[in-house]
Amino acid sequence: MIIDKAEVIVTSPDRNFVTLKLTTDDGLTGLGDATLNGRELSVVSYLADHVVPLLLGRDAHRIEDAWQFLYRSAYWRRGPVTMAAIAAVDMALWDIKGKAAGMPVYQLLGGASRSGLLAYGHASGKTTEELFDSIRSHQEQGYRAIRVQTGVPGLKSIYGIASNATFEAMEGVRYDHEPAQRGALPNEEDWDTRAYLRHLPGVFEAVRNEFGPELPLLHDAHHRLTPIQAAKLGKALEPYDLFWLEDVTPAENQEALRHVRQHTTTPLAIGEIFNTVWDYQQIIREQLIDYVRSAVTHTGGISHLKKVLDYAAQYQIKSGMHGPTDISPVGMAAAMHLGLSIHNFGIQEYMKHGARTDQVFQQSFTWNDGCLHPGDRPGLGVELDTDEAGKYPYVQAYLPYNRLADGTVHDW
Ligand code: GCO
Ligand code: MG
Repeated sequence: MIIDKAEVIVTSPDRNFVTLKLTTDDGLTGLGDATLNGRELSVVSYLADHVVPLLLGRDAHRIEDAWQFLYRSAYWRRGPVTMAAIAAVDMALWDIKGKAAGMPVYQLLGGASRSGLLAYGHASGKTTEELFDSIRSHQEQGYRAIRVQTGVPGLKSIYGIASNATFEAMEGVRYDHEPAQRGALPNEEDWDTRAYLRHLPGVFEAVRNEFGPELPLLHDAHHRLTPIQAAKLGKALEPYDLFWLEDVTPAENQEALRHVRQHTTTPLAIGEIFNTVWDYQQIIREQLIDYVRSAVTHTGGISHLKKVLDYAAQYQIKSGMHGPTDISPVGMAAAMHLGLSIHNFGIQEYMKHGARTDQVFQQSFTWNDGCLHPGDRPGLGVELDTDEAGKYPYVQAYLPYNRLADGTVHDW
């Protein structure tokens, strides 16, 4: 079980993915997801230039030791690039350990705590009619929980909303499905918080009237509000009983959530851009959130996110792992194994990958009655077809950014 090969594979079937593949001297392989949307090649360099040389010759069984060694020996800690690289190593080692044991990873994490993982999908529309169609189409695909994003009158292009113009410009890749747009420079979008705050409660009222009280509904404010604006929104949405309101404020100011909490009982989810337990220290201890949004891929892997979630469990805070299309099938599988095993699972985000991606990554997970299950193949249950991967070289793509009407750059 000595690591004697470590390859960093970049492929862009429907979007860019970075995968670490480890091979042991006895021929076992493990995969780890290191995809950081819009900044992919920085993690490729971190892995290939600095981590791969440290892995060769190590005992693949020693997962915790590898984690601590990579985290502490670099001296420079945390950050999305470092933590995605460590996450990839951690995932690949769990994959190998599962294969060595002949068991799916969730069994090694304590076994299943439930039969499947309730997952939510992304519905969106520029108008209320388009939004209703999108919700219906998600229900037809089996979703039993739905995130609702809507256009705002007066704003041309905002986070999470598909429009025909962007659909055509992106050669058939839906923008609501994949915000990173291929090209040499990032796209500019526009934003107006007052217009958004005026519009959104009416949309949720219409959705509740149309789809009834049962359907779990979620919404992502995507870091664009100040604490007092966020408090106002949470309060205004209370009658519509959201499952959660996500990323109401820029997440790096943990104290901001205190203001929001003082004013609203709408459940809060945060953390998709967090990397370590330290980013959550205050908001978990002070019970300022209800759901942890971290992805396994961006939070140091299965080993570290499990520690974050075990800490959260002491405060009845649950998981809501990030699962947009920029989490690769390997990262999604890791999330499913972790989610199946922990006690404090809340919900899993699940946007389906495109057909080309599913050909590059052969996967064992199942999707039944609105629930995911990682399957029972030993390890994570994902294999990478390197010939297929080789057909799709890296393509430059950036996430968009926002400007206000007066030209000021704003959180996207
Ligand atoms: C979500 C996220 C994503 C991110 C994307 C950035 O809740 O799924 O906010 O849509 O914007 O992952 O790469
Ligand atoms: Mg989000």
